[in-house]
Amino acid sequence: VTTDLKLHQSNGSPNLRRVRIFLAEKGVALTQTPVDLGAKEQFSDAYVAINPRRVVPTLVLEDGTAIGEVPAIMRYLDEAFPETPLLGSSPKEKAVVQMWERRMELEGFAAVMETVRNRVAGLKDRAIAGPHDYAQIPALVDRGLERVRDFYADLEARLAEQAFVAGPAFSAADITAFVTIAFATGALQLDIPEANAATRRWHDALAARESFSA
Ligand SMILES: N[C@@H](CCC(=O)N[C@@H](CS)C(=O)NCC(=O)O)C(=O)O
Repeated sequence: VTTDLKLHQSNGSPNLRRVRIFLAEKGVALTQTPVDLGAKEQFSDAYVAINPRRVVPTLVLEDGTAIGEVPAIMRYLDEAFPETPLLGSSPKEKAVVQMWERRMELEGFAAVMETVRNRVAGLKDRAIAGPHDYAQIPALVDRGLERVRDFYADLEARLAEQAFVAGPAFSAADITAFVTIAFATGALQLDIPEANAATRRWHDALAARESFSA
C-alpha cells in the first residue's frame, strides 16, 4: 500500500531499522525524510516542532499527528494496515507479542544502547538520547556487556523451545531481537555466540527474508 504517511528517519539508526523492516514486512510504503543526526538536525527548530524529544523516528499521520517511540509507531501501522499482523491478532496473541517485544527492547536493545552510549567518545555528555545532556558512566559499559551476554543466553533458551521469539509465528519481537543482534555485532563486536545453535538457525532464516535487507 502507498500512503500519505511521513517518516522522519536517519539511515544508520538501529531504531529506524526496526521500523523499516516492520514496514517492509507489511508492504506499507511512505515518504521518508532524512534527519541528519551527525549534523545535529534533531535539535533544529523545525524538527523539535515535530518531535520535542529530539529523537528519530517520528511518524507523521495525514492529519499532522506526530507519533514517536518505535513500539507506538509499530502499533499504529499494525492497526491501520491490519493485513499481515505483526503484533498479534487475538487479545492473547497481542499481549504475548507485546510482552516479548518489550523484553527484546528492554533486555536486549536497551542494553546494547546503554553500553554504546556510555562508551563511545563522541557521545560524551550524550549518554542518553533526548532533550537533556547526561554524562557517561564508564562502569555501565562492563555491566552492559554482561547484560548483552545474558540477553544472548536467554534468547538461546527461548529459541530452543519456540520457532520465533513470541511463539510459533513471526512477529515484531523477532524484528527487535534481530536488530539488537546487528547493533551488538556492529557496535560492540558481540556476535551470536558460536554455540547458540537455535539462535543461529533463527537468525539465518530471518536474514533470508527480503524485508530484512530494509
Ligand atoms: N525510545 C525512542 C528512542 C529513539 C532514539 O533513541 N533514537 C536515536 C537514534 S537510534 C536518536 O534519535 N538519537 C539522537 C541523539 O542521540 O541525539 C524510540 O523508541 O523511538
